[in-house]
Amino acid sequence: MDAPPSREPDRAPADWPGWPAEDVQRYRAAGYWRDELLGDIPARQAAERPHASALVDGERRWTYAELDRDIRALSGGLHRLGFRPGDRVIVQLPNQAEFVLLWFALHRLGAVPVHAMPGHRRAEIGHLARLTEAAGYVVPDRHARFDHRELAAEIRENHRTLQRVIVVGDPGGHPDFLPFDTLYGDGTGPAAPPSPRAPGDLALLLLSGGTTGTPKLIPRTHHDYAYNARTAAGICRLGPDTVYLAVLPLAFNFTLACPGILGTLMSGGTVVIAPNPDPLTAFRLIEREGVTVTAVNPPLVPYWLSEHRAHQPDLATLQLLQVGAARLPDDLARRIGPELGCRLQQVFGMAEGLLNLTSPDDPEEIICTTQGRPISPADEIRVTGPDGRPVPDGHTGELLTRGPYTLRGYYRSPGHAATHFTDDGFYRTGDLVRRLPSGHLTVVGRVKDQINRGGEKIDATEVEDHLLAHPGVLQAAVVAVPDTALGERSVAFLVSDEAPTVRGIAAFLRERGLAAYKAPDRVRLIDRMPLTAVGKIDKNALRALI
Ligand code: OOB
Repeated sequence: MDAPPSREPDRAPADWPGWPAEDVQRYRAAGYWRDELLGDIPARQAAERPHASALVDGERRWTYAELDRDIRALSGGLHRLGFRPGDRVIVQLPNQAEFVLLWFALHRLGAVPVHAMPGHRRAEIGHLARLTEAAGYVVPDRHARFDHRELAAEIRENHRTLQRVIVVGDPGGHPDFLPFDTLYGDGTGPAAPPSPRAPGDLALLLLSGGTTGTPKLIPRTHHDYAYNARTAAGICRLGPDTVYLAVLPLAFNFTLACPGILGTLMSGGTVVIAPNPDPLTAFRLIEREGVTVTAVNPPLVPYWLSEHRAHQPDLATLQLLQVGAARLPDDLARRIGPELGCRLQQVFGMAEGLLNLTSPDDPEEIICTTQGRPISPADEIRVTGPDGRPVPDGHTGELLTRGPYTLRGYYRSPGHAATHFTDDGFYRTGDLVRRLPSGHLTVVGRVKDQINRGGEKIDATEVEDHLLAHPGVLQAAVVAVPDTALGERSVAFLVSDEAPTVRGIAAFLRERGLAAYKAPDRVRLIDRMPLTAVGKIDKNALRALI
């Protein structure tokens, strides 16, 4: 057995600011925070309903007893490998059961999953490895025609804290990479010692969409994440009969906890994993497994509607279709109920915390034109004008929020406190909203420098910084432009003495290790950047050029 590698703890006071003591007390007294550890969920359900169906991935199926057994075995394997409570482990897996098994096994051990998206590359993963001093990195062998083992080898080479690479599938020509399946041992070995973590400790790290150049990490605790999932599950009325289809990436907060996988498993229901977001794949799974609820983003909705018309699948079991991550156009929203025969639920959430849902009981008009209201009575909402003062209901302003599952600061990032949080702890979402007297919010735009490309968030500054490294680029500005299919696409305005093409720029960014979805969809050359009165690049003027 390997000696546990020595690493920095994850809870040095400077790592992330928690909630003030009086709020902690208030959230516990109100019963929002119930001292539960995420890693205990499968075992609790296994005791209550051992033979009920918990997880389905293709032809592979787990009852709750089997899920708990495999998670225990995996946690033991991770422990034997040298992983210890508090260790950060980067998890970059596509939609497959191993994500769920590993996620709970890490929690059982007390380790902290760091969520990466399958599309992330050297730039993003390297940043995560550096910032978290991750002890491990878990990847698929190949996914979407990309060899993740090559990336893992490069990351390991450059990050000495990263002791272990675990590969789901074939480790290929990397003898020191460990095949995931060997972690089970013979399946009868001891589980990891019970997690010594407290419910208020760091449980997982989510990536923020970002607006400041380098991706920021969001600390979520057992307390707050369990509350998030449990409350959302209540509003969606999940129970043992729920069959949840996970269509969007499993590592996405929406899919995992809003109420998603976590909410379903906490309710004793069944999670079915869709390997890809293709509507026909989803329809087949809905018919075969009797799916009752699923979640998609707005760009998928037109495909669902047209494929539904073309193929007439039997979606009789489907009760609720959640749509979120980007603005759903009202007209599209109105078609969902009549055409698919299920209820629509709009979901306006953020990895930072705050989650808004429409309720199945809301009037049709509210469901089709608002993005819901906060799930917790303890969510505090402020909508402020440019002067920072609250605006009346019905008027547009920036959404600020504070509450029992919204962060008070980013992980290892004290420098961002002033820009992203008020002195009294409200998180500035960067979203422009209007609030109805009922509390429902309609998203009307944003003030943050971000592109929401069909739900995938692109930090304009991050891409601009990479573009400026191009030898032919003198100035760069990335802006969002409206797009019928994706809602928004990205356009890079460049001042350059060469004539870079979209493909040339994409290749350059790929070379720099940036995820492909961040490459600009269009490139426009201009002679000179328009400037604001204070000398900053005038992005409104750039948008007006299109
Ligand atoms: C979800 O989380 P993130 O962290 O990828 O992105 C958050 C941002 C929000 O601040 C907002 O700008 C945008 O995504 N957004 C929406 C929206 N839902 C999210 N904008 C308009 N309408 C909506 N319905 O995207 C996320 C997290 C949990 C649940 C659902 C989505």
